[in-house]
Amino acid sequence: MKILITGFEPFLDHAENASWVAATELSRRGVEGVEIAIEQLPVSFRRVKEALQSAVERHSPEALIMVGQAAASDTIRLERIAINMMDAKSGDNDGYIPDEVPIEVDQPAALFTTMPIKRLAKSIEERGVAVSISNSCGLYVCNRTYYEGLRLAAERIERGAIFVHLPLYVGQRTKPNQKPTMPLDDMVVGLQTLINEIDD
Ligand code: PCA
Repeated sequence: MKILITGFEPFLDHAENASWVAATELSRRGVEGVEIAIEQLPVSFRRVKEALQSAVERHSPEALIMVGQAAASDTIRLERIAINMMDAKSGDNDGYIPDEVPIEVDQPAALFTTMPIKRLAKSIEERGVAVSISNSCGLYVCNRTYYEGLRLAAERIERGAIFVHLPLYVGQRTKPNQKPTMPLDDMVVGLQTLINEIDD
């Protein structure tokens, strides 16, 4: 199986993004029988659609896993749904702050992953890694990315797409009020387990 994993560049005042650190480590370790491509996406409401589209065109993956960082979380969050709206309190990396702007006019209000999210969560849990299913991907760039990923998946990605939010990893440089909660190794094991389960 050929799979595309995307992570994000740093954003706001984070010096690095756990999603990209985990994606590169995952690609270094690999998963047996699976060809893994990784691509970094911009934290930009306006540029991420094209970046994701061209990554999918370049790799023609059979499955797509988009990974992002959710600093307040303490579990690996498997996202169920992308909402057709952009809204933010702080700007993206271009300084854009959308105020309840639709992602795609006249398109569905929400898109759902077609992957078996409960089975995927269970398999990660069985490996002893903290995981949860989330019904909100937020309204920031990750949600915007997920909306496009699910649209692309319906069109041309055989085994579908899913968005995964990771907490900060232990050792990550952060602001004093933020708490890294998960060893990087757990994140990589979680992603490897997810890939094996999708490949099943
Ligand atoms: N997290 C942000 C965007 C990039 C990232 O890693 C989000 O949750 O929307």
